[in-house]
Parts: sequence; C-alpha cells; structure tokens
Amino acid sequence: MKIGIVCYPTYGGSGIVATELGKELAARGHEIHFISSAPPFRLNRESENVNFHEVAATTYPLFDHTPYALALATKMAEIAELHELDLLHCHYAIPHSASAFLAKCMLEPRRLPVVTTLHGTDITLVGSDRSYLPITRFSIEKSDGVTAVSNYLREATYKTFGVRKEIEVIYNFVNCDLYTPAAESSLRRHYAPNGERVLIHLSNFRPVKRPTSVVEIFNIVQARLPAVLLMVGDGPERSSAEWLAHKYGIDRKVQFLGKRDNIEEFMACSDLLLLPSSNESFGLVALEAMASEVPVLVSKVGGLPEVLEDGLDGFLVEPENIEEMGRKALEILSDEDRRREMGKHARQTARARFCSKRIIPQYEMFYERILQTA
Ligand code: GMT
Repeated sequence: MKIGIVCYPTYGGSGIVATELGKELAARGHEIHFISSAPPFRLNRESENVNFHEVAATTYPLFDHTPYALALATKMAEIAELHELDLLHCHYAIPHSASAFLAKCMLEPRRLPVVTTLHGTDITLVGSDRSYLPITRFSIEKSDGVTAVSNYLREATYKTFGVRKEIEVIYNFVNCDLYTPAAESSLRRHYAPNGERVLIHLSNFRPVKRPTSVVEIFNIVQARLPAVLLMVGDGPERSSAEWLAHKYGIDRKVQFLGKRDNIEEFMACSDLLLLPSSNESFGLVALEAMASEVPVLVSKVGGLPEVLEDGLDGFLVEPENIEEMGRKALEILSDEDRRREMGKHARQTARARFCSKRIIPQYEMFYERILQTA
C-alpha cells in the first residue's frame, strides 16, 4: 500500500507511535510518506520506502497565527495525487483529521480514505475544550476509519463527543528486539558509579506528566537507599522539577538530561520507571520500560490498567498518593530478586501482547477493510 502518515514531529507519544508505525510498515514493503512540519524526531530514512514531505506554512503580516491546517490540507492533497496514495493515516485528531477531510474534498471525485488514530489529549484535554470540540467531533465522524490506543480512550471518546462512529482499539506497540534488557551498560556505570539504584522518568514534562511528583517520590526513595534519578526529556514543568530537587538538597542525585535519542539504552540501564501522570490514555513509555525488563510504577488512571498487571509487572497507584508511590518504589527496589522477577514478567507481558509483530498486522488488516468499504 501507499500510505500517507500525518503526525506531530515533536517529542510526544503520538508522533513516536506514528513514526514507529511508518518504519515498521516500510520494512514490510509498504510505501510510506510522512507529512509533517518537520522530520519526526525518531525518523531515520534508511529505508527507500520511507519519504518525508515538509509542510511549509507561509506566513504573512496580516496573520496573527499561521494557518497551518490549511497548508497541511494543501500538502496532503498534493502528495496524495503525486504519489497516488491509497490512504491517509492521521495521528492525533487536531488539526490533522480536519485537514485530511479538506484534502479529501479537494481531490474529489478521486477517492482518498482517511484513517484517524486518537491518542489521548486530542480527546481528553484539547479536543474536549469548547473551542475544538465541535470540529474534533466532525473530524472523527468524517474519518473513514477511527482507531484508539486503548479501551479507556475509546469509551472517553464516545462519552465526550457522543459520536456514533465505530472505533477500533489497536493498542500501542514496542519493538521488542530494540527494547531489550542489557547485561552490561556503560550508561549505568556513568550515572550510578557506586552501584546506586537507577530510577528513570521520561516525558515531555507537561503538567499532565507531573514531573514534580517524580522528584517527590524519588526524595522518599533516596532517603532510604542509595539511588539516582534520570529525568529524560524536556518541557514546561522541567524548571519546577529542577527547583524542587534543589529545594530538597538532592540535585546531585537527580540528573536532568534533556531530550535524548537513545531511549532504549537509558531504559535498559534502569531499575524502575516512574510515571505518576494525572492521565494517560496508554502510557507508551511504560511499555518501553516493560520490554526492557524494567518494572514500572505508574498512576492508576486512563489506559494504564490495560497495559500492565498490578503487582506482577509493577504497581498501579492512585496518582495523588505520593507516599504510597514512595512505599511501592522502595518495596520493588529493596528486594533485587523480586525486582528482577517483576522485570521479567513485564517483558513477557510486552512480548505477548504489545510487540510490533503482533500489532502492525492489525493496522494492515484495518487499512484493507477501510479500502474495501470507503
Ligand atoms: O502526552 C504525551 O506524551 C503526548 C501524547 C500525544 O498524543 O502526543 O501522548 C498520548 O499518546 C501516547 C501515544 O499513543 C500515549 O502513550 C499517551 O498515554 C498519551 N498521553 C496522554 O494521554 C496524556
């Protein structure tokens, strides 16, 4: 198939899933055309089946804001025609699916089926804001196929938008050959030279990820055992988290590493992932940790209970309960045999339910169904 993939290029789950999906589909022989404002950050174009088309949104002194959605629609229509795309797959509804609808209308009577994958805040936060709700509902209804990354998100979409559209759940996936446990790690030697336990948090540091809570949980842990915390990523809450670590006097144990590419190496050198988000439709980073044999301590919210089994792959704790998160972290980290056992179970869960080999064919089948019916 010739597939156009539309996503945000920035550090965020929806862009990562879109990029990894495109790479996996290309490896399976499909021709992939990424359409975005910049190359998605995990995209490498080693495969000749992978193409990238930049949306250049021209600005003008009259515009307060550049009308990106219009430039995107124009680019979608142009690429679909030029490369004879079979379908467009939009990741994150806003504004991608609305632009795709415009592109589809522009090309009529040529057919251009549109698939939308809902990821999270396009439904639970941004999409449910009144300024976007009607257009998001419209774009979902007008898509030829809609998928959501968890049952939780599917139900949230029905509840928030009252749509009648059939929504198929296709879970997020992980490359289990890339995310693997490491017997030896130079990163671990570098960050934990004295055998400290390594805790990790990875996100785009938006308020929903609660990075300051990560520091609070770590503060409880480090008071009881030698430990370091790796904070990977960047975003608006980073300085508050840094300031808190300074206030607690633990800044030398907390490393803010900014955005990194070699995530699999950081995962593999860690002992525990912390993800105390206030909401999470899936929690891709938890899955990446699990595949690396790293137990996870996450909030009992959104789609996370669909991803891991409480007590076996890690723990699910109410997001506000920092004390309990601290206790559970210590429970895992103070018993190395148990921690390893949990890690192994977590990898088994990842392999059995969320490996790319298992999930990518679900997307292919979905596309085929849409192509037959749209
Ligand atoms: O919140 C993020 O990290 C980015 C956001 C996005 O849509 O770019 O992530 C959402 O999509 C990810 C991939 O499907 C999910 O793993 C995240 O759980 C989800 N984030 C939230 O629901 C807050």
